[in-house]
Formats: sequence, C-alpha cells, structure tokens
Amino acid sequence: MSTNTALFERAQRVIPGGVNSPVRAFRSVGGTPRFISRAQGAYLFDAEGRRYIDYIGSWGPMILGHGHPAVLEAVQKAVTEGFSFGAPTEREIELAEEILKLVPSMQQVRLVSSGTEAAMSAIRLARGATGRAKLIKFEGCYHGHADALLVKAGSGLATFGNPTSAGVPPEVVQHTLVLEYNNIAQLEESFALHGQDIACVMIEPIAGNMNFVRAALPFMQRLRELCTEHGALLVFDEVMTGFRVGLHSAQGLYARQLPGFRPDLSVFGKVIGGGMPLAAFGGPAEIMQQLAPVGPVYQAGTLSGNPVATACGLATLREIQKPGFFDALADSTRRLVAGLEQAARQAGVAFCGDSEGGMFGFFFGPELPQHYSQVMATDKERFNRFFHAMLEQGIYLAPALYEAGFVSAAHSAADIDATVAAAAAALRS
Ligand code: KE4
Repeated sequence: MSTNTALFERAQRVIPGGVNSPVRAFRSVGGTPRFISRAQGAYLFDAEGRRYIDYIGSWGPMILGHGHPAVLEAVQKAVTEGFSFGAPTEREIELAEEILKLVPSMQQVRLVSSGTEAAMSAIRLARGATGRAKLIKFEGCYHGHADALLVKAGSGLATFGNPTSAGVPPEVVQHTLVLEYNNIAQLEESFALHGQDIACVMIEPIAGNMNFVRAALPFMQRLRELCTEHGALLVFDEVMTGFRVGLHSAQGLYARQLPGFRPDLSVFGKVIGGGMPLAAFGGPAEIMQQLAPVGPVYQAGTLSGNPVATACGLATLREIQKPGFFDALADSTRRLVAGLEQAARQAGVAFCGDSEGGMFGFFFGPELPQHYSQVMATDKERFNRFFHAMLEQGIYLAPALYEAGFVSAAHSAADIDATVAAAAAALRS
C-alpha cells in the first residue's frame, strides 16, 4: 500500500504540483494531500485506508453522497450503451428539459463539459448578443480559468483589470472591470462611466469562492436595475450554488425576496453532472438563438452532452426533486454550522458561519464578511490549524479558507455530531 506522502512525491514527478487542479495540493493549508482511493456515502477513504467524513463532495457535485444506487444504476446502464457518439441523443433533450423545468429564467440551455467552459461561453454569448466588449466581475468571485476572467482589480474604477495569471496578455483583460462585492457605490460609478459599453456583469450570487459570502438584497436589486437600465446582461454563475443551495438555485432565493427577479443568463455545473464532467449555460431563447449553429456566436465541444455524464446528471437531478430532499439537507447543514458556532463559543474563539441548502462556510472572525478583503482579514493561521486538527480526526474540510463546504444527503445526524465533537476538540488545541 502506497502512503499519501509516497504518492504525492510520485505524482509531483509527472504532474505539475502533483495535482490536476491547484487547490487539491493543500498549498493554502500546508501538509500532504490525501490521495483518495474510494468513496461511499458521506465518506472518503484515502490510500492508507483512513476514512474521512467528506465536506468537499468533489467541490459541490456529490449532493447525494458517493455511490447513490439510482445514480450508479443509471451510469452503469449508460456505459453499456456507449461512451460517446459525437451525435445528438435523446438523453441530452431530457436533461435540458429537466434543467429548464427547474430554472424558469431559462428557455434554452447548452450543455458543455466544465464550469470554465460554460462561463467563458456565456461571456462570449453576452458580448455577441449585445455587441459590447466590457464585462464586470467581483473581487473574490471565481468563474473558472478563462483568460478574460483571470483578472484583479485595476487601480480605481476608471481603469480595467490586470491579469492575475502569467500567460494572460494585458490586452485580454483590458475590458474586464473588477469591483468590490456588495459595493453599490462602485456599481453606480462603473455604470455611469461605462454603462453603454458593458456586455454583462457576472456574479456568484452566493460567493462560494470567498468561502461563503451572500450578495446583499439591496446590492442585488441595484445590480439588476442597473443592468436593465443600461442594456447589460446579468449573468448568474451558479456553477456552485446551482441545485445546491435549493432546488431552484440561488436565483430562486432572490426571486422569492425580489418579486420578478431573474438573471439574463445562468451558468451551471457540478450538481447537474452528479460528479461527471458536465456543465451548462442558458437563458431566454432570443439570446440563446445567437449561438452556433443558429446564430453568429461560435461555441462547440467534442464531449458536450456526453451520454454517460447526462445519465449521471439526470439521475442526480431526479433524486434532489424528491419531496423533503432540500428541507432535510438544509436542516443537516444548519445543524452543522450551529454546532461549530457553539463549539467555538465554548472555546472562546471568534468564529461565525452561514449556510444555504447544502452549502456552508465559516470564518475565524467576529462577523460574516461582506466582501473579499474582509474574508482575507479573517484568521488564516487559526483556520489552517483547525483544518489540520479536523483532518487528523477524520474530518475532511475544504483545504483553503476561501473555499465553501458541502453537506450531502448521505451525511447522517451521527456524522454531523461527530464533526461537531471533533471541532470542539480541535478548537481547544
Ligand atoms: P470548473 O471549470 O472547475 O468545472 O468550474 C469553474 C467554476 C466556475 N464557477 C464557479 C462559481 C466555481 O466555483 C467554479 C469551480 N469551483 C472550484 C472550487 N472553488 C473548483 C475546484 C477546483 O478548482 O479544483
């Protein structure tokens, strides 16, 4: 049996950083990543045979838990029928119809293979549909690694972003403006300066890439108004929140509080693939018809709508629609956060948390951050100590203070209680 350390050393010889996605390398928290050999229900098992209660859930997709029988059965049947055809299938129609049934802001949807691809394509579509070039995103929000989105705030609102990654030429991000999340004044000023040139505003409605930060209602309402006033498209990046924070995603939460509220375009991923490579973007038919082969905006993908991935996603979406699914999941997640907060209070540690549906976050600080700089001002050193103390007790949390956590339907009350007990011990250390 190889140890995690041996596997990590071997991996680093053939894969950059030993991982195929940076956050998995534990660089933010330090230490050796766990190489997972299998998973079942709420649990991961690493190469050394250790069991962990899983609060990553593959960064969101595994809302049912690992190895759900209905999903397994659907995928096993699909693979016997064929892995990929490069031709349309009925199941792509079924999945599209299922997604549109649950997302009334969309009349058509295009399936792709990753959240990055979906977000990148949504921006190209917004630019094509409006004939404009500029886009607004918010500091701390992550929409995948397309060049135009790897950008940090410029110096002041009049200036556009600077690349956050090597290999992205400045001219590629010259049309991207980065604002502070929840900052209405900056929204007003940016639209006053650039309103007629803005193709879209892309936002994580609950920012899971800042751990867990909600867009405040007045902010979201003003954002919707300004986009409408200036003819810019409001794009909800629901790759993480989609079918995770509720059956009707984050946009359903805002529509309940702001009657008639809807984004213009939406991006989905993670849960809709159930753990297989599948993502999507969609919106009103008049906008979606701008996409090839009907319209002038090109977008394509060899494995888009892959028959095995659509089987996995469809089985997952059918399960989460069962009566009481999200009530039970939300209760479980709320109990977890309340337990962690209670443990922190008893330990005299500044700590706060929040959750929506099966997604949660927590911070070592006195109050919930409203934007990126407040998130980064929380106690990172304390977070990292807590992360490792929990990992040692068999609790696998997100290995970075800016990442969200995820509970599945497979997490039992005993799992939640065990996690809270481990936190009490970890917070005393
Ligand atoms: P992917 O290309 O990784 O499928 O999706 C990109 C993406 C887009 N939009 C949002 C809101 C996202 O959260 C993501 C990806 N999320 C990260 C977790 N923060 C995936 C984990 C990783 O990068 O390995």
